[in-house]
Amino acid sequence: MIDLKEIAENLIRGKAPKVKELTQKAVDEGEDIQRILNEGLLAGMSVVGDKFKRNEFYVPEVLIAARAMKAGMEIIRPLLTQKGVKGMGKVILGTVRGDLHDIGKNLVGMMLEGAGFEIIDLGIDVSPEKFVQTAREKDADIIGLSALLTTTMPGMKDVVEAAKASNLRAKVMIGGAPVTQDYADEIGADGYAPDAASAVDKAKELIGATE
Ligand code: B1M
Repeated sequence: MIDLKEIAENLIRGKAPKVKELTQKAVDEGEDIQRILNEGLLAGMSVVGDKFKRNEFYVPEVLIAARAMKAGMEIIRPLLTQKGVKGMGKVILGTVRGDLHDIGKNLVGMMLEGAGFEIIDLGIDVSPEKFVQTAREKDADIIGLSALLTTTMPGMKDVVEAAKASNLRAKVMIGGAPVTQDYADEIGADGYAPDAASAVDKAKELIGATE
């Protein structure tokens, strides 16, 4: 069995092909997907975040680490998404205006897809108008918003207000490292989830599909 720390270490060093190879190897060896994600890929990204905070890493290093993370996620994506039962509901997902972070959002999207939700991913730097327009066109059940910067969090409030003003039936769920339940309450969002696994539970709760 490969040591999952090796995946984390290569991710920190930004070695995308190696991360891809090791992730594939772990999958082939029958390692638990959740452990590969948590102890390999996310563990590595968390070290990158700490180094960034301490100014030991700068944006270029973080970007190449993010690319390595994506290479690993490509391998586990089909495995995370295949176990789902289809037909849970439709989610419009995106990172709010001014914010370019998408790793967490993509993970949330994969987990929701795996739980049977249909995901319409609008990507990064998405305006409130785009969220609302797409939710109306697609008759979405949920609008899922991600923000990683304290400066872009107010964009979530703009979406909540735009959705309310348009009388959309979609519920708004929010998340991202600086986001909290208190903030969700403050801006009138319908739900908050601290991580991708809880996002699945919260989405089910919002559409009334909890067992
Ligand atoms: Co950025 N960055 N970054 N960055 N970056 C942070 C967020 C930061 C905390 C780093 C730090 O200082 N320690 C800091 C924000 C400080 C703040 O506002 N409080 C920061 C900064 C300052 C910046 C720039 C301003 C840096 C600069 O240019 N000087 C700049 C801003 C660019 C912009 O967006 N306009 C910037 C740029 C970048 C990169 C482009 C280099 C890169 C992003 C690459 C990419 O995403 N494609 C990047 C990265 C990678 C990070 C860190 C290191 C890692 C983020 C990440 O991917 N985490 C980050 C430090 C950190 O968070 N430790 C940092 C892994 C991911 C799986 O977790 O996204 O939290 P996360 O998602 C989780 C949960 O939050 C939750 O579930 C996910 C899975 O469990 N979740 C949801 C997320 N969305 C959800 C939605 C939901 C529910 C749950 O419902 C819909």
